[in-house]
Amino acid sequence: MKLNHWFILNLFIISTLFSQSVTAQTMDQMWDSNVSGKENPNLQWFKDAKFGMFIHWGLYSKIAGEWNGKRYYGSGEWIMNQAKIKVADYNKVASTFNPTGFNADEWAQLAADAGIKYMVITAKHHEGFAMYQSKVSNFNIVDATPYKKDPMKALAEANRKRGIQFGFYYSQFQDWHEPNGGRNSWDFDEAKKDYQTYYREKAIPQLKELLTNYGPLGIVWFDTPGGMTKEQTQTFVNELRVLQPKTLFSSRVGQGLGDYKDFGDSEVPSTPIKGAWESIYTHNDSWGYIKHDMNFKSSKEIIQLLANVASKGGNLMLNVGPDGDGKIPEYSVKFLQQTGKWLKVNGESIYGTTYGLIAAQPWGVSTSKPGKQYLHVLTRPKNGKLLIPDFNVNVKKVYELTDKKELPFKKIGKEVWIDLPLFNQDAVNTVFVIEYAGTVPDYSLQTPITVSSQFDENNVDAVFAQTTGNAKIQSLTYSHYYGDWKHTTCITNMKDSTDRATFTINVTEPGDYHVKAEYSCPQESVKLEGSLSINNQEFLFRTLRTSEFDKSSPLLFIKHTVATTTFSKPGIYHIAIHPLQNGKELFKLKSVILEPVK
Ligand code: H79
Repeated sequence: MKLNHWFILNLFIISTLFSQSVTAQTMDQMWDSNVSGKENPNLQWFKDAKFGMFIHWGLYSKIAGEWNGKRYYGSGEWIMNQAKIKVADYNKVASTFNPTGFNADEWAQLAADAGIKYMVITAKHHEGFAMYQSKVSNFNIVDATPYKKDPMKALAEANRKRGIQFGFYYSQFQDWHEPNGGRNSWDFDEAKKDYQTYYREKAIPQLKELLTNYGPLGIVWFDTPGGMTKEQTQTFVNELRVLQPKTLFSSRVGQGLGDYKDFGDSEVPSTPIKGAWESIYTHNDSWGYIKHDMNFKSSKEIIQLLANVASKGGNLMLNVGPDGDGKIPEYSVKFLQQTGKWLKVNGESIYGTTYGLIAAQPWGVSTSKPGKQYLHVLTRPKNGKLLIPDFNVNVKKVYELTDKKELPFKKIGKEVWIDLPLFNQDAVNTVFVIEYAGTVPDYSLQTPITVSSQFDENNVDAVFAQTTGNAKIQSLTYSHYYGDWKHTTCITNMKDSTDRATFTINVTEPGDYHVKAEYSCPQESVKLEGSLSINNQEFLFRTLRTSEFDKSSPLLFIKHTVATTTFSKPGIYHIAIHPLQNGKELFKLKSVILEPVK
């Protein structure tokens, strides 16, 4: 695929398909993830589960990111498409697929050890290969490979034995193996395709097999809908639902007919979302196994991601990509087991929670249960004084989750200040609990962002800006490798001197700070002048280039120090940014960072 093509897809088509533009919203305007209007009564287990395991496993796992001596990067399960492999050649991969290293109990036990509550595995991805015994098409693991067994039978059973909900991913529209399936234009003529025939002859009967032969399923995870009207999708859903009325369908069944909302691949919304929803991430860069993809998230990154997603009210379903032998990569095993150790003692702050009522703070995030706020302290304030702004209720007690030891706290006006004990600076997430009576005001984007010299960095994110003129707050989607999507909320479209973004901060101690603008700036915006003011003091700067000359390059961000300033007393300040000239976007602003000068 040419680079130009990439850009158009990355920034435009995909951003409308897989993400939404955001504007500064208040809580009652926040998007409710309940996509189908009435909530499925079987959602409770899903809402409580918080942590799922996604597994991408298919013939692409055997191909492992290399075809005819050429290595591919990004989404390994897309290699048939990326390398435009003919169906006839792809069939030959099946004849060598023999994952004798597969052990269902090992996988399910890993999930259990990791603290995972549901597992969704690819029964059939876009390549069209059924990883289970299918009578509908012999392009399946029992009939087309030397392995000759159905791994899904054992896996369903191994999960059920451990109380883990089990479900299947099924690519309902894209099927690159079938003449009438979606999106293979290198073997088949798009104009001659009859999607309804494909649905009738393959997708629907295979889904019926899955919903009939593997016991109760927690989820059927659909992906990339296409080729059906709303009415056709409704008929499709009804026809499948009767087989297992309790099974949840992911929102990617299409046409707003799912039971819960999935965000884009690797996307966490920037504010809390009500209702049932899920963020999906993969452990490294690819979903399907690629032997040269070694960018595995550490357990610290997984735990912090899980806390962040839970603080917005959602589930994290984290993907692993077993190889062609049936083994889960060793770093996935190791880092998931470490994650499980943390969850074993801190699980109460994740499972069964809803989004945190305390806006994100420089120390971390929060999650809620009735009468309780769990404070996920990812960064300890150096002096141990933890601020909870806007918490004007009767605080009964504060304690550390693991040892339940009560901590001293003070209520000053609407603020609560907690004296934290000394704890290991390397701790990835230390959880404290506030028990209270009364009603905490709901999460609000209007709460001033805390800025404190007790932290090396204070991030003030784009989503908290007030904008005027053309300036907009938008979620941008892009990828570095093929299909490894990234999502960042930025202030865009600040192109005239009257276009402004303003942030309100609450500085807790006097002191000197560096002020950094974190932004992405393509060639066309290089060397524009901007103004950043803090109350009445103005600082001027000129933009630095972050992107390649070619417009097609994905977004890269720089942290550009644009000012040094002194806050002589604590209190509320306003930071405003605008271009000095008219006509061109100044940059895409991701955040303003205040860094205490040491
Ligand atoms: O299974 C994983 C992906 O393979 C699947 N969803 C996750 C869970 C997925 N299928 N399609 N997409 C995600 C979005 C597809 C985006 C596309 Fe492209 C843009 C297809 C063609 C252009 C990305 C870039 C993939 C190929 C080029």
